[in-house]
Amino acid sequence: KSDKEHLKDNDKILNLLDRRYLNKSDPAIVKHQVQPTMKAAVPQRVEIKGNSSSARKSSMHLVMQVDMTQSPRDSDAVGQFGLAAVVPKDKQEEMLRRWNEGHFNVYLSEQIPVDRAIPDTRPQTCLESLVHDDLPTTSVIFCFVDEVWSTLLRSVHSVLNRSPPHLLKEIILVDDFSSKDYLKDNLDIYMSQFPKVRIIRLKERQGLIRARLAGAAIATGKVLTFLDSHIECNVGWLEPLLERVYTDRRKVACPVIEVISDKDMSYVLVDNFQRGIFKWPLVFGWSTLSEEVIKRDKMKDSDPIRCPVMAGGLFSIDRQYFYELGTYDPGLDVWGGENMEISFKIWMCGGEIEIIPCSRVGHIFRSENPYKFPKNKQKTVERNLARVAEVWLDEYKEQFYGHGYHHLLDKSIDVGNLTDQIQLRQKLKCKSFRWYLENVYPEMDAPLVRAQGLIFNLGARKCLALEKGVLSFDVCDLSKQSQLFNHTWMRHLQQQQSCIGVRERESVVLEPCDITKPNLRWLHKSLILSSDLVDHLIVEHLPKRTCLEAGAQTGCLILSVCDPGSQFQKWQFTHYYTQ
Ligand code: UD2
Ligand code: MN
Repeated sequence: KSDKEHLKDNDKILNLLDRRYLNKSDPAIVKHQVQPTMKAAVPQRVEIKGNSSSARKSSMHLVMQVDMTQSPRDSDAVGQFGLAAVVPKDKQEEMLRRWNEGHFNVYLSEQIPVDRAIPDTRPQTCLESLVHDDLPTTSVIFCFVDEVWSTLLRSVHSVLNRSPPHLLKEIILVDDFSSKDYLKDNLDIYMSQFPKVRIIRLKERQGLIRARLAGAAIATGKVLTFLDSHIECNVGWLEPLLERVYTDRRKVACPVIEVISDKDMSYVLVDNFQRGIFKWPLVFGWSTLSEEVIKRDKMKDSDPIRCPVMAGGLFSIDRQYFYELGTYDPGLDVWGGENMEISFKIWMCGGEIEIIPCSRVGHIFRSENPYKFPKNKQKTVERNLARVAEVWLDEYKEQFYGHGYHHLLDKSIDVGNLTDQIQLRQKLKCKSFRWYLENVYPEMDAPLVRAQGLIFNLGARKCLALEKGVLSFDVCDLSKQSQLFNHTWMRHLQQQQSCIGVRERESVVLEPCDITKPNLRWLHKSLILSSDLVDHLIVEHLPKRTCLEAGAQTGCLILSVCDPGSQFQKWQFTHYYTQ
């Protein structure tokens, strides 16, 4: 196939790529692939150490390898140089049959050399980056459960081949109770040729969080580097990460995560200036830095990028600092949420998270987890996130629950004991979540309430008032405290500690606010589908649509069957923070 045809195919594949991690409005993947002719990064290190002329920097060296013209072991091999591999027609069936072993193209992965070359995707400006000669050593920790043989090997080889030996203390493989036989004796035998590789096996399934902790516990390097078990480290990936940790031990450094296509195993580079962010309810995503920020800070494409949250899988952290921070919350199960937890903890307790563009690692993003969850996946992740919200979000936890996790409160799910985590936060004297939002992630829109002010009734043409524990209507007056209410993220109609609620399906009552009580929640929206005007106040927990109404005669509040035509059921706050 000509290069042009290759690129065309690649476009098609990119459209199919799993975009789970990507924010729809700002897709993170670039539309092109590395040209097949581009110089490839070969496994052997050919480091050109250039001592800088200035005395102050004399203990540093350039990390960019300039000689990339060498050919790898087998330059004709399938997938060599990170190119898209093609499944022959007569192997299609086998390919499909084996897909579910890893939820990616397992067949192709097996055809590709375990030490293939991939394109060196570092920005040109990395040519000027220097790193210290006396960088700390690192222990690389891979934890895995039932990982595909070929990808696990390729991950390990990429670390062995592309890390300076004196900086790589060891590679720790933590087997999280895999069921596959090849991950037992065969793995031991294979890895025994590499003295730096250590394998530990957990006696029962712990999940990636506790598996990482088991790896960290036996690590001896000064820095811990966590990686997923289906990655390929690119040339010069390690030094820039260690350099950041070395300059400040409270910096946690993440490589740029590039994409190894799950369809054709090609290595695809991603756009520059991407950072990790979250949206409610604590959903991870990528977002590109705005042009203004890039201009304002005169950023080069090799400059570290501050990240409100990390993706989770790939990062270097000073080992001692990891323990000072109290590691991960060991109460988090299996998968999910731990990236939020460690990110909030790092920022709020004095550290920083950065993406280092001169460090690049490819990762196979899969559309499904290829392993089983001991309990239901959704429930596991929800529970993990609820633990994070309870410990770290302060008053903002209502936003988390309010954006779709009400049900967690209703069923009062067991998030487990949080005492240790809360005490840790106090002990470390961590800052508030409000501080985090203002200083680390100011672009995040996080109003504390949905709507605020007077609640005007269109039929009665008066405002709701709460005086001496009694609800009534009054001539609207913004200066009267008794007329000011909030519509909160928990959908409370709230004034100080009092909330308007419903008792026994028919009467409107005042109760102390309590986020676990469904009878205090009011949806505020129009009943006419085509319009998004905010008007009705609908009792959330009743099966029959019931609305709050200003009693036309009585002048007090009643509940009625919702009626789109009734003006007495239409309510307007003075100010809305969200639709
Ligand atoms: C992303 C992260 C992943 C983790 C996860 C949220 C990247 C590239 N990946 O999901 O590291 O932060 O978000 O929790 O940022 N594993 C175990 N035991 C388990 C489950 C998983 O050892 O019970 C291993 C698994 O084999 C893999 C690693 O943990 O090596 C991460 O799991 P994943 O690849 O399924 O997660 P991913 O990339 O979807
Ligand atoms: Mn992964």
